[in-house]
Amino acid sequence: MKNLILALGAGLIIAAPAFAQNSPPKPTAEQLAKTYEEDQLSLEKCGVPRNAADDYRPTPLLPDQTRAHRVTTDQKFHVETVAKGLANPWALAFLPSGNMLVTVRKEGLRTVSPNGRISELIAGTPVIENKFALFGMHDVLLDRDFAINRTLYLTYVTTPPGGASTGYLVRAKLSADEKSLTDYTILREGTIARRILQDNDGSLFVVTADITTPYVSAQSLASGAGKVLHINTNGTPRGDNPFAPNPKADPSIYALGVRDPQSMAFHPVTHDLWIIENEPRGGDELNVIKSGKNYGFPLISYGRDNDGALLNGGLTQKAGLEQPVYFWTPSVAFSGMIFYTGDKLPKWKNSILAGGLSGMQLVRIELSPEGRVIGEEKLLRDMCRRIRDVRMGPDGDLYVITDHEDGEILRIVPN
Ligand SMILES: [Ca+2]
Repeated sequence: MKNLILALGAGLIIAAPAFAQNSPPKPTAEQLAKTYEEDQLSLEKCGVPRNAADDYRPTPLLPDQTRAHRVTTDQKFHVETVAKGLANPWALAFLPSGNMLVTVRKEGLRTVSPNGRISELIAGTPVIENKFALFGMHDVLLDRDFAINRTLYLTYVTTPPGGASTGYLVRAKLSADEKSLTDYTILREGTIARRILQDNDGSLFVVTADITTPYVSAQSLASGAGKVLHINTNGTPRGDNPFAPNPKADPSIYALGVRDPQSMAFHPVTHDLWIIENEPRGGDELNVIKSGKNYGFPLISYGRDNDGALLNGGLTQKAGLEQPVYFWTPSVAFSGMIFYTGDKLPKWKNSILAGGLSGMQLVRIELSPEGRVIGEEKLLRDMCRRIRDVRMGPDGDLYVITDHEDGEILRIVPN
């Protein structure tokens, strides 16, 4: 079967479908080079079929929107295993004690010591029951004043007894001995919340998913799904949210029209809010999120639905809908991103580092000062690991966690 897919991939290099566009500039040959072949090599090496085996490549509106130059830096590094034996860890946070706090998808919260000792489940962790392997315990974020208030935020999906699969955003406090959660408060209930980010003023941005066909939520202002939300730390909407005056809108909505964002970070210079979101089958997007803007899913997309069908006839642009800064076909299936701002890996400073699940890679994205993608570096491909989260430690080292039954915390350190 693998050989068949490879053969099909090699033989079926078809022209991109012509979409209703006003003669967009075509990407250069150099921009198109290598990507697909590299992905085929990845398939051959790691043995996991990607989710688009036919080289579907809709034409970008802008020439620098996809298939950027492959770059390599001479940043020498090696990978250390900090911990292993975590069953599908999802997110990582660094505690003032030096321990790490880790969410484990089907279990809840654990701590991991710097030398890799994994704790028992933290008492008071919500019970995670799920019909869908895609969901479980998701993100953990320490409040900016955690050292004083011991407050953290969690996102997760569980199925209460007799109920349906439900997403939660909660606030809780971690005891001083790091063994239990107290003061447990539900801030939002219902939508599938993924990542959480805290702004300088203390407010929270939360990205939520709309992954159920026919994707009726992402464009609905009445729904909190498929959105970027902006709320206070007590769960109330920010007063200046763009749709707050609309009585039919969820007042927490900051931006709409996203599908399954699992990555979110502030740009270190401009402080713009950047996310990466996963489309169903190809077309994963890097977006800069602005208040009140509509990011288009599922009205426009550079990907297709999971069954291969075109989304909205394959439309990729429309007036009033935002274009992604950049997109990937086939999908890398991103989860977790940072702008690396440390000094340990200076050649990567201010790059985006984003983890790929089905792509089994760490992608380094170089940006121009204007915020355009000028190069992509593919890292950790030889490991064939699904990279779930990417974080910078207090020491400036780079950490990733891998999404496997024997999931690991890995540290990427300079040689
Ligand atoms: Ca979009």
